[in-house]
Amino acid sequence: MKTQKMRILAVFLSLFLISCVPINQNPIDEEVEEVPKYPNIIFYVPVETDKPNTDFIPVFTGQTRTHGIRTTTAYTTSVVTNILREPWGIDVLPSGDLVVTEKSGSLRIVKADGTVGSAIKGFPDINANGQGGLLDVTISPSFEMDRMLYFTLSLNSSQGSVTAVGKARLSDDQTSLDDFTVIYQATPYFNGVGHYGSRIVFDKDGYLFISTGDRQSLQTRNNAQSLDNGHGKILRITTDGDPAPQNPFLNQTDKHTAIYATGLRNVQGLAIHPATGGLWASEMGPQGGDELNLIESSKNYGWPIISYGEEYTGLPIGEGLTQKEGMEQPVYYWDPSIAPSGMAFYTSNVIPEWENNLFIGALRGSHIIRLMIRDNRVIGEERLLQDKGQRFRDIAMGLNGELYAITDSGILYRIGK
Ligand SMILES: [Ca+2]
Repeated sequence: MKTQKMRILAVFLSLFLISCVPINQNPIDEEVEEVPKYPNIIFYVPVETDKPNTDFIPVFTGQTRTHGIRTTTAYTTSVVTNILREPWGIDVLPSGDLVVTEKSGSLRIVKADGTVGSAIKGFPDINANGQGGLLDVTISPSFEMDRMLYFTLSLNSSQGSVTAVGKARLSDDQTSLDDFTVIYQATPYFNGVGHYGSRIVFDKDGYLFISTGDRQSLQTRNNAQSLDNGHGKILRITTDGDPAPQNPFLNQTDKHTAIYATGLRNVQGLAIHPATGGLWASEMGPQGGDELNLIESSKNYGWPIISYGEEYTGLPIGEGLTQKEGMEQPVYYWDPSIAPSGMAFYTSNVIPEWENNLFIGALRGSHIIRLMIRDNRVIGEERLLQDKGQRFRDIAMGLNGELYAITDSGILYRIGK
């Protein structure tokens, strides 16, 4: 009797032990995805695993939830400073010092050792409510000669606010701005404080690309599809604020002649690909449907006619279309939303596998997105600094192969070797 009990116990024990043995001895291998076209790159399952908001079908494979990638080079992440206040834009001076805008209306010079300069003022009447404020900054391509900085800001007026572009000279001792001048306003004014867009980058010819938003109102949303205004656009201007030569609607007096491309909701990231020269834009979508677009002259990017997202109520955007003749498809989209913000291409080979990759700050996603791009398609996505729990607002490339990233809580990170 006792022996039989022991036998039964032994059977149960062995069954229990068998159930404890992992079915897959190497779970990492299970996540590897074979991509015959790129035999030298190790791909993994997509980084996004949450349920999408919509059940739209992408137009091409890899337009969303592409393969995961993982950085293998060892790199470090350090806090340069954590005393910034709502920083919004960052760029790097030829000296290696960083210029950082603070939304409330200050410019700060931050040294690589973490020294933060005093608040530089001298900006005009900024509406810093809601999403507004002193927003992006970029340095003149000939800064060593002219010391000029270019800014975007939400300018106040009696008729409402507007995304505006200004310029000023940084004093030799880096403590003040001289002769701040507003050079361009993306009219019309609107009595609201949302969707200013507001990234600013120089192109190779010395003209400025500016992104604007649809001003976050049903009243202004359709302005993104109309050519007579500056809302919901990519604009291209000279450093004096005039429409740039070769702009697509330059000689049409009924058009807003600064327009370069149309149909955008709220572009908060702009960067030029170091190898192709292409202008890339990250765009905050509605619920679901954040986009990455390759911007070309005169093209229409579809908002609010086509979208991979939905209204925050769950209702469709317009007729609920994702594609339409004459409207461009996003190169990539995210659903659910990660709220992509400022971005930069990695232009160095200090971390060789990052060369020409695109790094995008995610606000809602609270991580930095790394995208591998080949032939103008996204073939790999990684999430960096996910453990920090920060809303990443903007990213800039340093002079020695490092990246700098600012967060809404005031931290400036250095990421590199
Ligand atoms: Ca679009």
